[in-house]
Amino acid sequence: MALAARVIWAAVQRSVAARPTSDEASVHCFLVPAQLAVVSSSAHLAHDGLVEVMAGRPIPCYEKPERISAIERALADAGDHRFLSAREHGLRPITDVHEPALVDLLEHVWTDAVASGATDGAAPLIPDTFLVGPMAAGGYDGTGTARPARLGAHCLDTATPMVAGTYAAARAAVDVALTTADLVLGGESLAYGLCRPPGHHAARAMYGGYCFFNNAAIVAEHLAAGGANRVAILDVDYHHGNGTQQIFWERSDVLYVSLHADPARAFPYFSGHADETGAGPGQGFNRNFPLPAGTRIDAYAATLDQACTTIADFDPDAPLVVSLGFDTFERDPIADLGLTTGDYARLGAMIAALDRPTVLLQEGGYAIDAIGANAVSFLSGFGP
Ligand code: SP5
Ligand code: ZN
Repeated sequence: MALAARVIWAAVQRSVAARPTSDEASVHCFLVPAQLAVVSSSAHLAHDGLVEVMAGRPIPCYEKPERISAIERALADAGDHRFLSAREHGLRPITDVHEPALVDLLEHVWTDAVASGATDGAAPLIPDTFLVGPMAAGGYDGTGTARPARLGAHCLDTATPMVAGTYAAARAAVDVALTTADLVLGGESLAYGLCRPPGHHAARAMYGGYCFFNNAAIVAEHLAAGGANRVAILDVDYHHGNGTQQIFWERSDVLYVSLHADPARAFPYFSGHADETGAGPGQGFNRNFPLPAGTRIDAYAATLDQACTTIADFDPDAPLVVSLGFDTFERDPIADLGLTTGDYARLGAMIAALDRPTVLLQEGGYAIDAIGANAVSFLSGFGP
């Protein structure tokens, strides 16, 4: 990064340290790429009123509309960006990645649940019975089970509620991701899709972890279908992207590289270990970098450097896809890593140094009072 930018960051970090972090307080100091294309959809606003079950208690969901509004506000304050609406891409790119059983279920479950009285229309749908393993190896698949009970055949956790607006929001998040990718394919060196709901925990036939459709995987598949032979996905969300890993597990044309909290202590608990490297033709094209609690910037950057080297060696022939989470932030309410607002500029600069056209797709990040500043800081790493 340029010396001038370093000086600015140092000043920002001092100012951030000197007063409580808030979007208003800090974003003006970062230099963000001019005329950056930022894609969003208002459909996510109706994926609201969400409750999750955590540690035996129903609590307001951390994954809420204010996350995206805060990023939009901070970006608007920080520079002259082009805010673009998502274009509709239809169902085909989704069914190229997800099984029809999942898509059909998510499309119809709310209407069915209201009709059958399974919900009063106020409470979200969260399954209470799960088809685990599948039900201790009985060979069941859930196809004979009516909605909404069938949710339990396709759901990972008790933290991913569905409401009336959920399906449209999930469809729109995919459209946001694909529109962002189209901009980069059309010549932009960088574009940012404000996807909500996020995507990286969604697998072929499974939703969960606040995710319904895997936005990043759908973009990667779209790039591969468009003729690319080597597509790389870099996932810097705090959590392991179990869905993205599963979707490309046996693929050599899509490299998945993830930095995340060690699953020994963090959601999704069962995946994300370093020895999960892919299978069959995909052997060696999945790379996990689990991190200890409290990891701060120097250790994080050393690991990100390895991840970036892996991607450079792979030598993608398509835009780089980044699953961008800000739940690595030191004050994130559901996480335990130690990155600061200023640190995200360094992450951005390291990814920018790969010198590839880049599609940024929003994943997690739950510290609402800092998520905007963190996004602006990250973008400043790509230079003004
Ligand atoms: C996209 C994304 O970031 N999904 C994350 C889903 C996390 N689900 C909740 C995990 C349970 C967290 N327990 C944290 C205890 C904090 N004291
Ligand atoms: Zn996350």
